[in-house]
Parts: sequence; C-alpha cells; structure tokens
Amino acid sequence: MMSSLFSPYTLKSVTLRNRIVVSPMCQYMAQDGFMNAWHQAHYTSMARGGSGLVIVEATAVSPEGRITPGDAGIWSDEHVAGLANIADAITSAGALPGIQIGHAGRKAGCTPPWEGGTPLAPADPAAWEPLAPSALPFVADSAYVPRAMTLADIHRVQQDFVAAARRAVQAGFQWIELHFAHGFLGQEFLSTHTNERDDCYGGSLENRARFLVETVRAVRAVWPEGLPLTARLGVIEFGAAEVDSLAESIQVLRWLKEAGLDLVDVGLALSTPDEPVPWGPNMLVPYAAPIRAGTGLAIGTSWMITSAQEADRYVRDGKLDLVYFARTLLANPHWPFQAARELGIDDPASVLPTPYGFWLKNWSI
Ligand code: 536
Repeated sequence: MMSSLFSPYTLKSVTLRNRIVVSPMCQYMAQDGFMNAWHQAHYTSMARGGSGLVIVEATAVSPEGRITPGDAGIWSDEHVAGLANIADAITSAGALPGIQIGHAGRKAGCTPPWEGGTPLAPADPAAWEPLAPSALPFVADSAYVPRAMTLADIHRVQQDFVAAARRAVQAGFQWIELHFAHGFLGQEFLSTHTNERDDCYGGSLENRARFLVETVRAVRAVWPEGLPLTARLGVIEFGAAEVDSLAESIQVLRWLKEAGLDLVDVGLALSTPDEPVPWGPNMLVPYAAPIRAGTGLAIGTSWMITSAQEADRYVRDGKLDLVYFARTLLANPHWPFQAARELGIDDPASVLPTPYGFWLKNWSI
C-alpha cells in the first residue's frame, strides 16, 4: 500500500499512528528545569489533536545548557517524575512520546524571545557563563562571550547527554532527538563560524564532527536498541558556504548513522545572526532528497509546511517519512483532524480520541 500522511510509520520497534509530528517547541515556562501544569496541558492538548509523535521541547542536559532560565531540564534524577507525567499524558492520548535533549552552547543564558531573546544582564542573579567550542560571541563585538570548553568540559557534557538519555528512558519516552541545530552546542562544534579549536575537536570536518559522532555513539550505548535515536541537524549554512555545508552534512550524517543514528530531522544551522535564510513555504523539503540519497537515513523535516495536501504528497512521493509541524499546531492543536477532512480520508474523526471523535463523526460543518 502506498504511504501517505495518515498511514502508520514503523521505525525500529515503534509504530506511529500517522506521519504528523509535533515538533519540539520551547515553552520557557519551567522553573529550575521542572515542568508544571502549563506543560502538562500543552502536551496533552498536542497529543489529543491526533498527531503520531509528540516531541517534548528542547530539554537541557545541564543547567548551563538552557537557552533561558525557563527551559525544561533533564539534568537531575528529580526531573524524571515530572517528565514521566508528560510522557504518560502523551501516551494515553494515543501518540508516541518523544523528547528533544540539547545544550544551547553560546546561545545559553538569554531572556525568552518575547523579552528580546538577548543575554541576561551579568548582574542578574539568574545569569551564568555560557560554554562553547571557542570563546566567540554569537553577536559580533558583543560582551557576551562564552568560555571555550576544556576537554574535561566536553567529556562532562557528553556524559550529561548520556545521563539525560537514561532519564528519558526512565520517564517513558520512546523516541529521542538530539538537538544538533539552530546554532546550539552540537552545531557550534560543526560550524567553522563557531569552532576555532586546534585540538581533536576542531579543524578538519572529522574533528568538527567528533563531538556529535561521539555523543551519538555514547547515547546509543544506553538508549534501547529497539527505540529510535534521531537528531535535528542544521544541514545547511545558507550564504556563501551553502553547497559545501550540505556536502559536509551528508558526510557527517553517514558517520552519525554508523554511530547509531536512525533518522535525521533536517534543520537549519542558524550559526550566525546574519545567516541569509530563504524563509518561505516548504523551504527545507528540497534538501531531503539529496540527504536521503547520500545517507540512507530515515528522514523528516519542518519549517513552513502548512498544507495538508503538500505534506501528504511529500510522504506519497517518498520525499519524507515524517512531517514536523510547529506553528500550524499552535494555531490549531486539532489540525490533524482538519487535515484528514481536507484529504478525504475515511472516517476523519477517528483521528481524534473517541470522546471527541464520536461527536464529530459525520459532523458536516
Ligand atoms: C526557532 N527557535 C528554536 C529554538 C528556540 C528559539 C526559537 C530551539 O531550537 N530551541 C526559531 C528560529 C529562528 C526563527 C524563528 C524561530
């Protein structure tokens, strides 16, 4: 049978009810990394909307890896119980519970976007010193300069990723995404804009990829073999280095696959504030084909995919295995039901849980 947006998808030992993924979306509503009633309602609502996979927002593997003081965290065993409540809520609404884990590198320690997204004032008691591959600020000439990581820092953060993956299993998550995009720590090691190291973690592509490859291998060793290990990678640096960065990313993804990666979520690099990103509908979809052909990895992507027909066609044409949605689902958490109606699938109300779907069956408005 030909696959489509509403056909199930199996990767390793898990099966999603359809190809619609709730992309990780930072809420910046946690305290000391602990999630609360806001997150519980948010993820419950997303899962009840009918998507196949709900990926919990970027969750920091260490306190200094938070983008803002409100980021979710998974750096302590005490976080597990709250995370388990979220995973349960997602599971009981029929979706697969996933989590994105990450470290913001030099982009850590800022205010939330709606307060400017700029570094916390040094005098703010909530502020901290960010870590990065090299002591280079995100904004040129800014006084907000990260500390260059020592080898001990690098190994400690890799162990933080490993401990986070262990806790994610304990909490009941069945899908993990390593955040290696958006100019955060993993991307910073890969990009020559942010990595000027002269040790084995900088210089050649192999060295710039070393942090990512080692981290995937170390996480794979504790993450159950039957569960998908995935990463969001900024596959392309738009601008002068566009072609080279895509070719480099394909090589890096081959190494990541060897290290145990199962699927790539094709993302943006956003390594510098002035990257000329060609914002527009479906803007990352054209990169999926060369990446799939060059790596053989399962693949998904997001960014400005808003049409059910287009998303369905990407799956039917074999361009994407999964389609990730963010703002489309913030605008309408029950968008999968709307998409099912637009696509004319049989019994579209069955996309929603029974207490909703029963009343919407044959409802014609
Ligand atoms: C998406 N962003 C992604 C974040 C946090 C900040 C916003 C993340 O990966 N944790 C975004 C990037 C650029 C423009 C709009 C939105």
